[in-house]
Amino acid sequence: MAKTYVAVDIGASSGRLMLAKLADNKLVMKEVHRFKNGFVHAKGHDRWNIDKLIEEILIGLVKIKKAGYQEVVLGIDTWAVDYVLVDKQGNKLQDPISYRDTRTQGSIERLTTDLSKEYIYQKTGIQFLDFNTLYQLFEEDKELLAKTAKIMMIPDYIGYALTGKAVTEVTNASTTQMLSLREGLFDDHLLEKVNVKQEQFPKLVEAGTVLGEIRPELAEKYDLPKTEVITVATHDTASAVIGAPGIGQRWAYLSSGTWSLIGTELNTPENGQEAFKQNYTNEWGAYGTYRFLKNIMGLWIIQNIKHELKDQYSFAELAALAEKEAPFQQLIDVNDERFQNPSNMIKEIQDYCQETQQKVPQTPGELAMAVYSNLSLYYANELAILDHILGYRIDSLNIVGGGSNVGLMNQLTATIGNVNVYAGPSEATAIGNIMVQMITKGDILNVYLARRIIAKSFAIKEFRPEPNKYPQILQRYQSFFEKNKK
Ligand code: LRH
Repeated sequence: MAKTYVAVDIGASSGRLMLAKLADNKLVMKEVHRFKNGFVHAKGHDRWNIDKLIEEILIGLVKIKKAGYQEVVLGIDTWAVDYVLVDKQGNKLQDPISYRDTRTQGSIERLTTDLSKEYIYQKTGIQFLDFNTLYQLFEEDKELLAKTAKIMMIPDYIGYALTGKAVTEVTNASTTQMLSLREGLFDDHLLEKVNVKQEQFPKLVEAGTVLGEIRPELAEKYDLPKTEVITVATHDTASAVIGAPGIGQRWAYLSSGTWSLIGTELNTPENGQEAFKQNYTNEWGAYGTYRFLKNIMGLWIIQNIKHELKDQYSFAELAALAEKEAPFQQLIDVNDERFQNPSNMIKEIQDYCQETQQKVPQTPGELAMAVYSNLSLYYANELAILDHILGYRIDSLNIVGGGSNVGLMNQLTATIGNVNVYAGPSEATAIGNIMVQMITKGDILNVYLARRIIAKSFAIKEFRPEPNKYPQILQRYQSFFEKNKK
């Protein structure tokens, strides 16, 4: 009988449990449980409620058992860079602090006063984001660090809480900006810089490793199905890239969720001068690959606007309102730090337009169009940068994640970027999570075949460039960028 698989996929704004099976060589998925996530300000910092996330996973598993599934395989992926400090007894020392907390503002500069950025990039190949684990640990409470027996990345901690087994999975560990590309281990020099020792991290494992069964006490207390946990590509972006159908000869991906991650899959890291200058990252992927990509602020901006509009409009409604407006009424650097965690996103966007002497978007439709059209511009511009760094032309863009449902953005990106866009599946992260489980259990041979199955199993929409629709828009954007660069 075909095995039943469960993907636990938790992003910054929501989490879900998806059931999956192979039937006639197609992947069939069903959502069984969905819950909200978000950080709350407590004890001086923005923190995740990690116990609640674990509780939600157990609730989801109870639903699965009630639906008649006695035995499942399960994998967990979440957002990157954040961690839990665990003491000798195996208890967490505090609720984990969110990467959007302000404690790391200016940390890159502080840490690199006597250690150059070039040196760190050459060692790790990881982009400079002020919330990387390296800088978070640099700012960490020293007393707490001294009491810390193990530092566990969020999905590793959840796996530990469920099974009692602790590992550090590499796709996520690479986002710490502390893994040495050459050695394949945490770099001693960087660890020393943040007062951490190799032994404080559980042993490194590749994606696709069996972790173990759920702890018997938990299984009994909640009456759970028999559950075997697999350590998948635990970084959600790593799972999303596995879950991209890979259509096109030289294809790039855009994982479009709270963040937009745009890039391509490489077999060897690209950490030369140009990649450094453009702040591209080489996050480790499953099966020896690298995610050569850049972080773009993404739907976070829209999520905040929606929230500030008191959730009067759904995402689909906001996109429909945006379609009634003309694109590119204003040029916005959506990756400006000011949009990372402002107290009011609508005001921040409006202030930005005012300060740069541009039309100020007012209505929900104008605001949404301003964001969508500028995200598309940013994507198109990054594709040109990617071509430049790689020395070949990307011919297609596979857009996955929730943002792949926004047809307006898909079409604008195809046209301005002059690439064929393939949009979908929107649940690529959960799909990639499942695929690594299926490969580990021997149901699918490899990622190549997994992607063929994905392309067959889900409706993927194609968007072709419309020639000469927005003449010179990319050039205008590039010179605006030059002018407004800090
Ligand atoms: C997306 C993501 C991204 C990281 C950020 C912290 O959810 O994992 O890849 O850079 O969150």
